Amino acid sequence: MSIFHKEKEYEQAKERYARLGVDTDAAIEKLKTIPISLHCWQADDVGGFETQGGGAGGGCVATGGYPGKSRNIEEHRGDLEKVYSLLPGKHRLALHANYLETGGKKVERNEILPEHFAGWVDWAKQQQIGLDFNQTFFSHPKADSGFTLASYDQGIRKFWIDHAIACRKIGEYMGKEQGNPCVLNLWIPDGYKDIPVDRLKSRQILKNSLDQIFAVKFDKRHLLDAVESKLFGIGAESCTIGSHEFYLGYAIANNILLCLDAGHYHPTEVISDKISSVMLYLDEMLLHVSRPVRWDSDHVVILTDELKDIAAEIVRGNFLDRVHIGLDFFDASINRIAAYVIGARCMIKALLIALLEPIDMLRKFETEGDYTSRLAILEELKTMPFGTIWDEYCKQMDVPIGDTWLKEVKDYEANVLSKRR
Ligand code: RNT
Ligand code: ZN
Repeated sequence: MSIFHKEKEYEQAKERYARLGVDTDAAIEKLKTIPISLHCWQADDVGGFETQGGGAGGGCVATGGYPGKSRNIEEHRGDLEKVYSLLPGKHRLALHANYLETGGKKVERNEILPEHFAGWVDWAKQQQIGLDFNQTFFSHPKADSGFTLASYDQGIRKFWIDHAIACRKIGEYMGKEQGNPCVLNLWIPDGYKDIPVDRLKSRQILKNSLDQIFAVKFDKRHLLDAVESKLFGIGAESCTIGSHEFYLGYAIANNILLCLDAGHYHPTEVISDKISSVMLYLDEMLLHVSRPVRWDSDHVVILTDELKDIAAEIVRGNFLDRVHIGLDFFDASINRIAAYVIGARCMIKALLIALLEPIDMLRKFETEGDYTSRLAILEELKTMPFGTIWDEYCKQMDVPIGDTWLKEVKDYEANVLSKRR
C-alpha cells in the first residue's frame, strides 16, 4: 500500500474513533511514554553467564531446542539490540543476577557487586535503556533442596539473605546511574512437592529472612523492591511458601511492591482482576506479564483477552505511573528474538487498545446501570480499526509495520543466530 493510502486509512480510522469521542493522536502520544521492561532471560533460556555454568533450575525450564541461543554477553546484547530495534517506543531491560560479568572469574552469588554489572550499565546508557533487576534463587547447588530463604538450614538461609542484600546494592547502583528507580524483583522457588504439616513454620522462616533483607533501607528514587508469589511450581506442587496471600500481606505491611505474575494463579483466576485491589493498598506494583498454558506459566505473550484486560485495568485505573510492566516468558521452541518481538509488541498493542477505549462513555453507562449499552459498545470496539492506529504508531516510531519485522528476524537468524553452534 502506498504512503498516500496509509495516510488516508489513518485519517478514516481516526475519524471513526473520534465519533466515539476517542482521540487517536493523543492515544499514540501517551503510548510513546510507556516503557515495557523486557526480561533478559528469553534470549538464552534463563541460562545466564556465571562461570560455573548454571543451567535453568527451580522450575524455570525453557523447553525446546531451537538453534541460536546466545552464548555470551556480547551475543546477548546483540540479540537484545535487534529486539529493541523492532519495538516501537523506549523500553527497559530486567536483568537477573546470574547475568553478571566477571571476566571469567568465579564469583559466588552472595559476593556479587555493582562492578559485575558495570558493563550492563554502560551498555544500557548507550542504548538509552533503563535497567531493572532480579535476584537469582534458582539454578544453584544451594537451591537444590528446593528451599532458599525458607530453608530450615541456617547456613543456606544466610547465603541467600546475603545474595538478596548484595542484589539490592546492585539495584541501587543501577538506579543511581540511570537517574530513575531500578525495580528489583524477588522470587524464590521454595515449596513442598508433597503435603507438609507445618506450613506456618516455613512461612515464619521466610518472613524472618525477608525482614533481614529489607532491614537495610534504600532511597526509593534509586531502588524499588518487589516480591513475587506463585501458586505452585514443578516440584513444589503441594505448597509454595511464598504464596499470594503471604506476599500480599508482606508487601502491604512493609510498603514494598507486589509483583503479580500472570501465570502464577489458579487456571481461571486472572491478575487483571487483582490490580485494582492491590493498588488500593500499595503505592506501586510490578507485573510479570506472561501466558499460562495448563501447568506452564511462561508461554510467549499473545493478544489474549486477559492481556487486553490487564492493559485496560492499568489505563482505566490511571495507574500508568504506578504499575511497572515487565514481561516474563521463555520459549526455546521458536526463534528467541521473534518470541521477544511477538510478546512485547502484543503488550504494546494491548496498551494501545486500552488507550483507544471511550472510557468516560462506558463508565457513564455503568454508573447509570445501562449494562446493555456497556456490553454493546464493548463488543463494537472489538471490530474498530485498531490495526490502522497500530500501523500509524509503528510508522511514527520508525519501526517495521505489520509483519515486516519477521523478515528482519529471519535475516538475523540467517546471518547471526544460525552461525552459533
Ligand atoms: C518463576 C517466576 C520468576 C522467573 C524469573 C526467571 O516462576 O515467574 O519471575 O520466571 O525470575
Ligand atoms: Zn515471574
